[in-house]
Amino acid sequence: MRWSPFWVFCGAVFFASQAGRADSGPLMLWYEQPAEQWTEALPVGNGRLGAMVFGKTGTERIQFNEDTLWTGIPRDYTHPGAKDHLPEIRRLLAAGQQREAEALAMDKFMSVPLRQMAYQPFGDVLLEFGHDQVEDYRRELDLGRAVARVSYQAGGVTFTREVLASFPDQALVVRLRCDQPGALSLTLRMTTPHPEPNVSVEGGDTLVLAGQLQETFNARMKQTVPSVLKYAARLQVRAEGGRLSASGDALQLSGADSATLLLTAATSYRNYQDVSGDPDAASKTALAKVSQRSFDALCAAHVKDYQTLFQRVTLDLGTTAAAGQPTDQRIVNFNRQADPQLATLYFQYGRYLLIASSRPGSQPANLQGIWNESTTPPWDSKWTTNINTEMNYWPAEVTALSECHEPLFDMLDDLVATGSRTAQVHYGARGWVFHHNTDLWRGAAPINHANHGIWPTGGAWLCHHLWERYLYTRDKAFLAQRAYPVMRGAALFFVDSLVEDPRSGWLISTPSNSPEIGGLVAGPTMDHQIIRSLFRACIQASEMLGIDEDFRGQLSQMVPRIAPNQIGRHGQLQEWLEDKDNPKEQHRHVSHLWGLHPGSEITPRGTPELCAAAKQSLEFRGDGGTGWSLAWKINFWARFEDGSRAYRLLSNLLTPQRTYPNMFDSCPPFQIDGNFGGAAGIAEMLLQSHADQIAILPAWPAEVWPTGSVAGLRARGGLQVDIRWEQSRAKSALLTALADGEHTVRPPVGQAIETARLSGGSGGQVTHQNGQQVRVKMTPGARCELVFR
Ligand code: FUC
Repeated sequence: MRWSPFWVFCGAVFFASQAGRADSGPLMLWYEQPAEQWTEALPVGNGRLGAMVFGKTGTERIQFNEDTLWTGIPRDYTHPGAKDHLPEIRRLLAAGQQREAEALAMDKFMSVPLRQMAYQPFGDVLLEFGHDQVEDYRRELDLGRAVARVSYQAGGVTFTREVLASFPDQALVVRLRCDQPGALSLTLRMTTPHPEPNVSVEGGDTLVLAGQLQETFNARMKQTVPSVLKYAARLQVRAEGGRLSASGDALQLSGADSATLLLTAATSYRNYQDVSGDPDAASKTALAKVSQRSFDALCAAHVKDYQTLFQRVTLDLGTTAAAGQPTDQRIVNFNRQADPQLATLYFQYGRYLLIASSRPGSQPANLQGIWNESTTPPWDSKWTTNINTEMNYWPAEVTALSECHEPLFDMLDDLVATGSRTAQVHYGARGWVFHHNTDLWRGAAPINHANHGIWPTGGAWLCHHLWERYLYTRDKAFLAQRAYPVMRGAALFFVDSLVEDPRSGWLISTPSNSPEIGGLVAGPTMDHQIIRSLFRACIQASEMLGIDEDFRGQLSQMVPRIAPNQIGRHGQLQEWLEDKDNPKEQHRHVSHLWGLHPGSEITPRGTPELCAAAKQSLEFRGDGGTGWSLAWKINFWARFEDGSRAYRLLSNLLTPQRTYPNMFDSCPPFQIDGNFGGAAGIAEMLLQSHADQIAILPAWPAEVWPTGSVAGLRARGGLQVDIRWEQSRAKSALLTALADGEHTVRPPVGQAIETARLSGGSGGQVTHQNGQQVRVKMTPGARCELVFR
C-alpha cells in the first residue's frame, strides 16, 4: 500500500511517544497440549489468507482459508416488481395487521433467492511427523510478532515449527526445525473438504491442490446452490539437507536439517460481477515471488509490517501471578482470580485479529474473520450488519488500526452499486439501500424472512464507519472523495422512503424491524436514531466541504420531523413507536440503545432523562447474552460511565461459555464479533471522545485495574492519547495532535485537572481551563500534557 503523509506522520509520533515506555508483559497465548478442537487451534492471517494451527505432533494440521472462496455465482438478488407491493405492506402494518404484512412481504418483497451464499474452507496442509510420544510440549501465539510456534521433544530431538501469514509477501510460511542434523522427516499432503479436487506434485517440490466448487443441495435453504469459483493452492517445500521425493499425491522429506514451506492460494473471483480469474496462474505467480527468499527475510518483513500496526498501542492493566498460567486455564479461572493481564491480552488479541483478517485489498472480516473450517458454517459466515459486521470494526479507529478499516469501505463501494438497484426495484427510491446481510456477491435485498430481513438501515449504519474514519483522522480528502458521496446516497434513499406516520405525523421508517425481535413493524426506534445520525453527519460534512446546500437544507428540515426517542410506561426507552416493550424480555439485541452507542445522541450530560430510560431498558435486558451481546453491553455501560458494571460484562464475556480456549469469541458457536466488540469496549472504558468532549478514564474499574497505562489510543478530532494511572487515581494524560483542532478534555469523575502544559507543534493554545475542563487548540505535532489531582 501507499503511505500517505498522514500515516508517516502518525508513525513518527508513535515512535517519539514510545521512547522509555515500560513493557506491558508477554503478549502470548500458550498451551501445554495440542489443539483437539478447531476452536483450540491458533489463528494466523494476512487479511486474505488465514490458517488455524493445531500444533499436533503425530500429524500436524494447518487448516487454511482464502477470503474469496464462497459458494454461489454473480447475481442480482432483487425481486422484480417488489416496489408495487410496498404501499400495501405499509398499509397493513399501519392497520395493525402484522401477519398479513409479513405474508405479503414473504411472497413479493424478499430477495431472489431468499438466502445468500456461504464462505468456504479452502483446505488442509497435513504434516505427518509420526511423533506420537513427546515431552516438553508447548504451543503459542506471539501477538508481539504474529507468529504461531510449536515445540516439543521426540526421541531426544527438539522439534520446533513456526507459522506466519505474511501480508507483504502474500503467503503462509512455515518453518520446521530440529536440534540435530538430519532428524527432520515427514510426509506432506494437501486435502480439501470440497469434492473431486486435483492434488498433484509439480517440479518435484510443490504440492498443487486445485478444483472448482460444485453445485450443492442445501437442506436448510431447501435449494440447490450453484457455484462457479475455481481454486488453486500451492505448497512448496524447501529443505536444508535430506531428500525430498514425490510419492503419489504426497511429498516425502527424509533426513533434513530444517525446511521452509510456502503456501499460496487464489480463486477465480475478481470482483462481485467477475469470476474470470485464473487461480492456477495466480498461485503460481505468488509462489514464484517468494520462493527465492529465505525464511529469515520473509519473517523479518512480516514482523516489521505487522509491528508497524500492532505496536501503535500499548496497554498495561497490571500483571499478577495468574499471567504465568496457560491461556486456557486463565479463561477458566478469570472469574476466580485476579488476572488483569488477561484483559490486556484480550484487548490486544482483538487488535491482532483485526490485522490478521482485514488488510487493504482483502475482503472485510466476516462473521468468522477469515477463519472457517465448515462447508456449512453458522449463518454462512457472511457479513451480518444488524450489529456483527459493524462491531468487527469498532476497534479500527480508536485502537489506531485505521488501515484495517479499508476493506469495509471497499465493500461499501460495491454495496452502493447493488444497493442502488435494490432501492429502485424494492422501494422506487433514489440513493442506495442495504439490509441486514451481504455475501461475496454483495446482495443488498432483504433476505431470509420478513420478520428480520426487512431492515433498511444496514447501509446507513455502515456509513457511520466512513464518518467515524473522518472524525478520528480529520482526513478531508477522504471525506470529500470517499465518504461523503456514499453517505449522501444512503441519506437520499431515506429522503425518498421515510413516510409520515398517519397517527403522530412523524416521519418513520416502514416496513422495518427492531433487529430480530418483534417481527415486521412500522417505525422501530433504532432506524430513526441511525437515520437522524446519518442526516446530521451529512449536514456537517456538506457544510465542511462547502457543497450541496440544497440537499443539506432538505435534510435539516427533515431531522426534527423524524420520530423521536420516547420514554415508555416502565421508564424504559421505547424500542418501538408504540409503548409495548416487555420488561421481562431478555433478548440478545438491544438495538434501541444504538443512540447511546455506537451513536451519540443519548449521553449522561446532554440528555439525562433519555439516558436514564436507556439504562432502564438495559437493566431489563440483563447482563447475559451471546458473545457479541455481552461485548455491546460493555460499551453501553462504558457510555453510562459505570466502570464496575462494564467490567462485570467483560467478566461475563471472559468465561469458557463465551470465550474458547484459543480466545475466539463464542456466540455460541464461534463468531468473531465479540472479540472486536470486547476490545473496543476496553478502549471505551479508558477513553471516550464523542459529544464534543474527550473523557479520560470515564468508565475505568479502578478496583480491579488500580495501576496502569495505555498509550497510542486515538480520539475523535485527530488526537493520540496516552494515559497513566496509579493507586486508583489518574495521574496524567498526554494528547498528541495528529491534525489541527480544538479539543475539550475532562478528567475522571472525582478528580480535577491540575496543570495543562503545551509543547511541540507550530502553535497551540490553552483557551480555557478550570479543574473540570481544559479547552486546547493544537496543531499537528503539538502535545498537551495534563496532570490530574
Ligand atoms: C444476528 C444475531 C445472531 C447471530 C447472527 C449472525 O442475527 O441475532 O445472534 O449473531 O446475527
